[in-house]
Amino acid sequence: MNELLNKLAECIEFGKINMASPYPPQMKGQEGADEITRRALREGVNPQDILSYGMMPGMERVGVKFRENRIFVPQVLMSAKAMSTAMLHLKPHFLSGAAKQKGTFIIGTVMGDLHDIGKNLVGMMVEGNGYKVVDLGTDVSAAKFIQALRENPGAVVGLSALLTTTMVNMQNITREIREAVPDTLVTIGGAPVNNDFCSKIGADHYSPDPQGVVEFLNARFAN
Ligand code: B12
Repeated sequence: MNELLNKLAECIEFGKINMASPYPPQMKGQEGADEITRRALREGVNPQDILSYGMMPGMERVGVKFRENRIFVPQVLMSAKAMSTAMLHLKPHFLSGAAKQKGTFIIGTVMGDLHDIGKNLVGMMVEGNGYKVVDLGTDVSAAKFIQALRENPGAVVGLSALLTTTMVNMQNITREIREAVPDTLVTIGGAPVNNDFCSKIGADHYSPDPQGVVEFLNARFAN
């Protein structure tokens, strides 16, 4: 089993989606995340173990390498694609309760802002690390975040903004969320945002990258 899960972690780390995929060149002709996840399930490996000991270690390595500028957006997108391909096989098991998710993360790009590449990366990384992710998309209003929070009590909210002009919306959305659903944890990110801005608007956490938000969630949902 270990060998299979190590191989899966490698597929996620290097973005090997399936056997037909020519990427990465050094893994050409080999099984990818698709085949290995299916095989693991067929061989009776617990879906939770596939996630915890196969996919998550792979994604953690991706997050660390991305943070250290050892890999870049295209590689991360390939890893994210490999991960979401494997995820498709696990999803029915999560829904049936055979695998336990650690908590819920609601993410969206704030109103007025259509940039979603970074948000999608964060969502995929968080999902790959064992959380249910509710992705509200781009141009999201406070009302939509609040509705999602009511449908997912106890969820942590992630706000993304890429424009200096939409940072103010982040501030308003954080305030409205707090007024409607007090005690909600809000994490923020996006190129123009930083720790000072986070403190200024009273959000709980800022991270420049997906790995930071995964660590924040892991601390929050530790038990
Ligand atoms: C791609 C892009 C676009 C694409 C977006 C496509 C898409 N589907 O997202 C398109 C072409 C549509 C676009 C449009 C515009 N863009 Co644009 N765009 C960019 C560009 C080149 C890259 C952004 C990107 O995807 N980066 C890669 C991702 C991976 O990085 P990221 O988003 O920062 O995310 C990382 C972190 O910030 C963090 N993160 C992100 N979200 C979150 C959330 C949480 C909770 C956490 C913890 C972390 C986190 O994790 C991510 C991974 O590390 C940037 C320039 C740049 N280098 O940033 C300009 C840029 C953001 N755009 C800019 C502008 C001006 C615009 C337009 C206004 C242009 C125009 N005149 O129409 C429009 C605005 C449209 C709108 N209303 O949103 C400016 C913003 C300037 C400013 N100071 O406000 C930039 C900086 C370019 C520039 N130098 O002028 N854009």
